[in-house]
Amino acid sequence: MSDTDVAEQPSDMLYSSASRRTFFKRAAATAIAGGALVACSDSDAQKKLAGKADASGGTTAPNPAPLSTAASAEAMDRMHEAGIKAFPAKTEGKGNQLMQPVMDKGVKVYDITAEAVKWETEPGKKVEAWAYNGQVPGPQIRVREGDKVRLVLHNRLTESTAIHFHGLELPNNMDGVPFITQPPVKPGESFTYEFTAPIGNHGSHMYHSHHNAAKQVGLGLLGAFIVEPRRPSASERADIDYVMILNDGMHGYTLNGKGFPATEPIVAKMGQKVRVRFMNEGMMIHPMHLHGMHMTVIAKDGWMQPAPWKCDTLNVAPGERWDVIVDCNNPGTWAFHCHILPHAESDHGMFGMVTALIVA
Ligand SMILES: [Cu+2]
Repeated sequence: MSDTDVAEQPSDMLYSSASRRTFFKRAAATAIAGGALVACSDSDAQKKLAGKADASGGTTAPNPAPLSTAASAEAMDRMHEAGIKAFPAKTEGKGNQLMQPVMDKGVKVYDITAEAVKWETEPGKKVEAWAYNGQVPGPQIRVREGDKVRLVLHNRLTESTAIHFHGLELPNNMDGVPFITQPPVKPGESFTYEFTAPIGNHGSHMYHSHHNAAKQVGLGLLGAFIVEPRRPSASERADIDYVMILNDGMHGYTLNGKGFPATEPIVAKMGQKVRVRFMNEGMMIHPMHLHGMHMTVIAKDGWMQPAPWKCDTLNVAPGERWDVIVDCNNPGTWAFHCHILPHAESDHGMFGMVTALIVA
């Protein structure tokens, strides 16, 4: 994605052309009410502009007509306020839902179907997604180290695919990379992955397509694969365990498959500990910044850190997973967002990789 694409994206993502027209209309109306520069109706303005038409058929008049500073600031602030008031906005579909396995003689069995669906990333914005079991991100899989796991992938897509278990140290033939470790799973076919969750390899991992992946993962073929330790260490004990998957593919900048204001707030009580598992399934870095409280980093890519360390902004690069603990000791609603600002805010307001930690 080029810089230009990034700069264009906010308005394209958040507002239709109809709402942009509403924005300019409202701005003009505000200017009139304030006795500001724009003091003519639409048709008057059009006549004036027509009078200044040049020989090329264009016009030398400013376009759109300039607003007073107060009027344009007011118009912008209203859009920002509307976005915040809409949060958390309802949308159809919820990704990253915990999946219960079917037990088969001591094996945890997960049936995963890859197929195209319509996915609502923000209110009214429906996009094509390639999803596991109809969710973006796909269902959250949680096993314990040493568990026997069978994952059956059914391909209902128009392309071949395969699943790679990102972060898991598995036998080579279970690594899910077409032509390196297995044949591609063709449309209409199924493939069975079977392995034991490796002892000592617990933590925050992922599963995703490893075939035409820029497109397939960008469209939603991804999910969390968490391996719980048999004996959790004291530093990882938490009251709330929250998975936050970042993506920046065809659906724009998303947290768990949704863009602000349709992202999900994390809600905690005073004194609770929240564990956030950041996972980056995108193609860009995303420095995640929490207001009001620091984060204590306990694990990188599932591996416990030699000693926990503190920060308020944590860069999460593509493929990385970082686990942090937040000690919720400061009440309020705290912004929690990517600090590459064009991933989070535009002149139309906040969008994309923004959510909140609410300490009640
Ligand atoms: Cu970002």
